[in-house]
Amino acid sequence: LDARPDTTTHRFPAAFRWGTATAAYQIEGAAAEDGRTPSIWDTFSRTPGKVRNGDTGDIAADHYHRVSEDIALMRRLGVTDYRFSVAWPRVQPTGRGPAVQKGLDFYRRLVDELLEAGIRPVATLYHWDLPQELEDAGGWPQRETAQRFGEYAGIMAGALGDRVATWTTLNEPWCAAFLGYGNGVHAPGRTSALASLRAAHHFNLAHGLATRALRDTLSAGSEISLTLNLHAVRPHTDTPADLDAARRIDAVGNRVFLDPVFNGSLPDDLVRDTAAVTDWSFVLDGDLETASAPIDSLGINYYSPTVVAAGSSPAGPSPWAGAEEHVSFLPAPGPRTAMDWPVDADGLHELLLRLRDDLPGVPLVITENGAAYDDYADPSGEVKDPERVAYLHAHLAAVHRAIEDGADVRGYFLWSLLDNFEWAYGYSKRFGIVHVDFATQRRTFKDSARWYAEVIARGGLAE
Ligand code: GBH
Repeated sequence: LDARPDTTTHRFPAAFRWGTATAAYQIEGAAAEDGRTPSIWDTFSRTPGKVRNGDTGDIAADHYHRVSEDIALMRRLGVTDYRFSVAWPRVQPTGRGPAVQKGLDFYRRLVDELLEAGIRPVATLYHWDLPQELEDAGGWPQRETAQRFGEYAGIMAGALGDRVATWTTLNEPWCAAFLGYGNGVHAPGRTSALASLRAAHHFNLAHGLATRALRDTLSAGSEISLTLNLHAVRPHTDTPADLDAARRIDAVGNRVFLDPVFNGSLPDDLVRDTAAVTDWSFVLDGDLETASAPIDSLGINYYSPTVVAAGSSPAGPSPWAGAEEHVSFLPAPGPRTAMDWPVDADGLHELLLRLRDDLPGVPLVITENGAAYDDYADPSGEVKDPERVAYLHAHLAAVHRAIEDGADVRGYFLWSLLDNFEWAYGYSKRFGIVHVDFATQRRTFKDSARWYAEVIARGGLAE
């Protein structure tokens, strides 16, 4: 028996899920193996000037060939859940028609090995890697893409069904729609306010069609979810002009998805704000009803808050359709991560309380939280990342406080298990709690990994 005093300062509920998260294009590599065809991220990363250092996901963390090794890492961490994504172009290379057996086999093996390890599989169907052929046919601004996504969801439900504990339809449709089609910083790199709004709507529709396809196949035991990167928006002051700026960002950053999915409606103010761009006639009868099919939980990815004031955004393509002329973004005070994102755990607490109030009865899961920092390799071979530990500690304490305040938060997924391909930043930014030496693919626990294993083992935080 352990006679040491219990030093736990923040104990989480016994059923709380402790996980780590990754995404297919960021870790798998094997870009041309077993029938996989290019996604929009393959095309984008091969386009000069789009990704730092010309990095691509061709090899990434070579996870495709290292599933067992990576699951062994998770066993050492003691996670209860693992959130990964399925690469659509591995399963359905043209985005249409029958599935490729080898693609399905890869995910079947991943899921089976997770279950054997006692880890609950949490699968995301779309983490930004649209089959290029569907982009060539118009991509997310085209309604057909939503229909194709619903069919793909049906294929995955048929193949893996109830062995996946939670099915998440989409990861961060805001990024995919507004960074992908609005300011062009993400694939496919298009820069049109209209395209970004059409894409946002078709993501809502796709989510609803996928939810329907999943429900048709799954038993009552499996959960269906959606992950949003909700913006924790703060007005600089409470003048009417700054409050209006915050309202606009909330509309085109948050409610553009929350209202269709949880209320079956479009935000009136968003429709007004964007009147110069579109009359929204691409929203057809029944779409919002489809989008609002009941789901079992909401996933939230949180990294930092957004401070806004009245003003205008810098010239050039913007991800904020209808708000560019009215809003300026201010640097939040305080320390920053290697991404230059402010560290502010209160933003997470605020966001969770807002959802407690706005979405009563909807279980919440933190599906991503974490930070990029430069690692310090110690002569002993250990990887030191004290800032990451401090970041994670502060954010888990904020989650704990939100639970005490009545937010129904069921779990926390740390982004990320491994250092990986950080989108437009390539391999220049490291979010992993496990260090990856990309030259040798050697994995090494950082201090943060050891710290997280301890948190999971004690079921909470100690000072
Ligand atoms: C997530 O994106 C992704 O899901 C994950 O794949 C990625 O590796 C991880 O986070 C780290 O980046 O655009 O002006 O609102 C998070 C992307 C970053 C988007 C912060 C919003 C705020 C600046 N988010 N960003 S703004």
